Amino acid sequence: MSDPILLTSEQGNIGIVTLNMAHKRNALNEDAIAAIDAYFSAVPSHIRTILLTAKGDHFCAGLDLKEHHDKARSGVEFMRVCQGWHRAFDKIQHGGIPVIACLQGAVVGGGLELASACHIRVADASTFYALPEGSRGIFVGGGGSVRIPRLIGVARMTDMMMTGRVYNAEDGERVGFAQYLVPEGAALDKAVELAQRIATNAPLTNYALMHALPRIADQPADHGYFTEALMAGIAQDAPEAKARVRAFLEGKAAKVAKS
Ligand code: 1HE
Repeated sequence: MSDPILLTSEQGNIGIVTLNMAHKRNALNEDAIAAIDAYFSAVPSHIRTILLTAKGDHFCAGLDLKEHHDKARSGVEFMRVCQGWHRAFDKIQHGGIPVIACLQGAVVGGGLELASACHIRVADASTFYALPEGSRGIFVGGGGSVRIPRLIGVARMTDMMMTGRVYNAEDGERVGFAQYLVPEGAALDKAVELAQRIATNAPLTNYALMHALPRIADQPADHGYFTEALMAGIAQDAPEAKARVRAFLEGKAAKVAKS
């Protein structure tokens, strides 16, 4: 029997999903996309955050170029493949559960598109980012043209694809690929710490961060202000939100502390 494409496990209310194809640098074929889609379509209800990790030295080498070559897809066939990636990655971004990607080594092509669909990226010092599609005669197809410019801007993405520029871990954090940079091998521990913190938020606040914030970013300012006010009104109205404010006023909730 062949190894599973994805390994899944749980640590309390944290779900851990691991790409398990280190022999081919976790390159994603159609079955891998289907497995990602299936997991994120039916996340157990007690899971409050998900960590997306990968076996081996590299997070993900993007599209499985061997399958792509062997299948000799027509334009329409590859368009459907891309739409399958869009559906799967959309379930990561809009599934309602915060997803933290733990990055190491190559985060390239479709691997960067996958990481970009997650809400938080923790990179270790071995991480590097590239979009080699240009040199393979392909265009991004996993939602990268929509998500990556929102992280680093259109100009940087254009440069990466035109010139083959590779960002190392430090520069990647500086330009906005990852929100956290940790020593080699430490990404999972950091992600667990963040997941535990995120799980203490009011669920409605996390929901707003995943669903309202990215939509507001796409709206004209006056629509954005309206959506923001609407979301703020609904969030603060929850009994849990009232209780949290009361707890602070009674000196029972943590103050904001300098880091
Ligand atoms: C692969 C793939 C792959 C490795 N598809 N098999 N992505 C790319 O253009 C990236 C291509 N990969 C690389 O540049 C390098 O493999 C890495 C920098 C990621 C890793 O280097 P290294 O030296 O650790 O590994 P390797 O020796 O290059 O590869 C080990 C094996 O993995 C080897 O197979 P083997 O049978 O010779 O052992 C490689 O062929 C295999 N492998 N990457 C298939 N990508 C929805 S559109 C998305 C568009 C894209 O993502 S295009 C960008 C594709």
